[in-house]
Amino acid sequence: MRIDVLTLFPEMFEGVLNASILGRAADKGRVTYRLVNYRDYAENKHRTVDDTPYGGGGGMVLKPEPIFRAVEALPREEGARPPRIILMCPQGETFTQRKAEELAGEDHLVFICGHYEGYDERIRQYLVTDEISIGDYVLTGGELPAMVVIDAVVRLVPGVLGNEQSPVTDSFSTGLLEHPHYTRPADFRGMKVPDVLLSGHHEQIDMWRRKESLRRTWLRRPDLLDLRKDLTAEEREWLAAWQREAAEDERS
Ligand code: 4G1
Repeated sequence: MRIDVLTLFPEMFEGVLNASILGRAADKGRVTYRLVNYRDYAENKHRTVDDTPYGGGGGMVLKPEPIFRAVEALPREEGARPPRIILMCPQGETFTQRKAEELAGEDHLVFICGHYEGYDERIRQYLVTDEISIGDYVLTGGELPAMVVIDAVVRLVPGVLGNEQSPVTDSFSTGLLEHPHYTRPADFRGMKVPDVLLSGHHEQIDMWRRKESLRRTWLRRPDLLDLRKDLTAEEREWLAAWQREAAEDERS
């Protein structure tokens, strides 16, 4: 997979793309990263990339020319499918694991990151194929969001994770949060590991984990349970019991 990033701050990406699994993915030849400073595609000698908004008002707007020219100058791999051109912006579709899986199947991703300000609307309308947001908060730029998306996508590219790690396709594959984890010592300063995990009784351990996973999801992310229509009868029983307990606690 080829990943191109258009940014005014390419140096922000150096550490992230070269370290750990993202760096190893490049070393293994599974992905190729290219960083492009779209200021290099500005048209005047001051290398201007932004301007005041038509109609007045405050703030600055990223001009279309540098971004269109930077995208048009990107090399295309022979025989590759056309790139997904992704605008990182607060108005985009909220990024999810499902979107990461979708993008992991592509040949070529192009990320466009703004900084401080908004984009000329024609970039959205005539250049980009996808608009993505990582969530609702104010940031100084789209660089950190692009790194989040790249991280989530690259680990899903075939051959990037070793086989021993791929079963950690995380709790999202089950649609539930993870159950609590423990490692040695069994008693740390009087804080004890639940007995069932030390019992060696694999059926009971399995049941405990499924139950704790469901309990956590119910307590912390009930929205995830609404998406799961395939709970077993036993799981529904547990949920109903917790709901009854919670209702009782409410009354007393
Ligand atoms: C209005 C957040 C503006 C921000 C409302 C998540 C945020 C890109 C993202 C902003 C950005 C809200 C993102 C805001 C982002 C131009 C450059 C836009 C930075 C910019 C809730 C500033 N996911 N924000 N505006 O943060 O790029 O992808």
